[in-house]
Amino acid sequence: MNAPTTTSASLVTSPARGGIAVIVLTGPDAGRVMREIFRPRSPVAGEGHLSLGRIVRGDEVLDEAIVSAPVDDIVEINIHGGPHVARTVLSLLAERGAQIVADCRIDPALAAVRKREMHNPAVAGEVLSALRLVSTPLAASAVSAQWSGGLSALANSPQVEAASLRAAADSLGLMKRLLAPAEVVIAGPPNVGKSALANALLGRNVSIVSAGPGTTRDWVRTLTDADGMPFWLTDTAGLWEDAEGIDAEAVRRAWKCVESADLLICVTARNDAEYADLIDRLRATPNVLNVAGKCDLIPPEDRSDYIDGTLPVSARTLDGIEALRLAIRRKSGFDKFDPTSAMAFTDRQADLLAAAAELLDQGDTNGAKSKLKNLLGCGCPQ
Ligand SMILES: Nc1nc2c(ncn2[C@@H]2O[C@H](COP(=O)(O)OP(=O)(O)OP(=O)(O)O)[C@@H](O)[C@H]2O)c(=O)[nH]1
Ligand SMILES: [Mg+2]
Repeated sequence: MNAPTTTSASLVTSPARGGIAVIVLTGPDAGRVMREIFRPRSPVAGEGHLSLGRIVRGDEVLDEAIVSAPVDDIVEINIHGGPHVARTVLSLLAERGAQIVADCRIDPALAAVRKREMHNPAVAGEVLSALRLVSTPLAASAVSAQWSGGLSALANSPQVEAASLRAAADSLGLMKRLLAPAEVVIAGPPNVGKSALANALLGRNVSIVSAGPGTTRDWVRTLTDADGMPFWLTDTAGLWEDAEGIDAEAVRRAWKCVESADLLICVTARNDAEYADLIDRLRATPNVLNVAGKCDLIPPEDRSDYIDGTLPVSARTLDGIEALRLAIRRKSGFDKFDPTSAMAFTDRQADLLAAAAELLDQGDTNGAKSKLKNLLGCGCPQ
């Protein structure tokens, strides 16, 4: 692998709030950039020496930091972990000539580290970048499995088939869903138990629940998961015609959530004939789960008028909540998800897998192998 010709800076910790943030600066100018922005309290002794000091922009002090002196053109900058601090220090590094590397790309900073010690270096860099975005153990294990097993094992296998390569490329959508969770929206007429249902799914009281209609006004969005599949759950205001003033605004915002949903949970209750048109409109959305709320109040023999596939749920007794979680997973394509199978999780990987499959179809085994080597980052320019 060639030495990098540009100097790059990359935030290698989570972009969310944290105790500390770590920025890796790498490339031929790393030492020069470090000297321009860092004032150590005592002289820097030599390679890899850790110094406490200040990050400065001219006379302005931005943060206290622990900085490692360059080793192989790599500098590690440990600063405080508020997103504003991290952003400000990254912009200072950009002013000094470093190229800022965004999430989910091959990370030159990591590439510089990995050239010494990592196998399957291109996938390794992508695994490390993607791990910053995971929010559940399932997502973490599915991503990490690709480093040595999964995708890397497939690309390394001596006898690879086009169908397996295509299957791995086709998994890109699911893997992206693990890193950027789907938007699941609960909607329906007022007072049908939407907020109580949201709380039951979340396992805690996030939304206000009360006996009268019109309780929820602003939508409430929370990150949760169904058996490890992460998703954003949004509870919305009850939908009804002829709303006025602040109610009309609440209804407008609820429809906006419905329109941007990846999956809609349409909640209805007994006696909602007056909302029939509205419910038809919700049920006509492309990806919808029909749920009949408050089923503890409805005897099973009275449930025959439910339309096919309607799930009866009760936020009070929790009947049907597990089945609803399962249905959310199934509708999102995760019912048979196996985190150890070979799955692409970046566009680069999926493109190379598709190209290798195409070459295999044309009988060009060597061409396909070269694409797969490139995918792994073994001895190929990236
Ligand atoms: N028996 C029973 N009552 C429920 C259930 N879910 C909600 N309720 C009651 O129904 C009333 C309305 O519940 P909410 O969850 O606030 O209803 P909502 O659809 O969010 O109402 P809006 O936000 O006003 O549209 C409350 O008194 C809840 O306690 C349920 O599963 N069973
Ligand atoms: Mg509500």
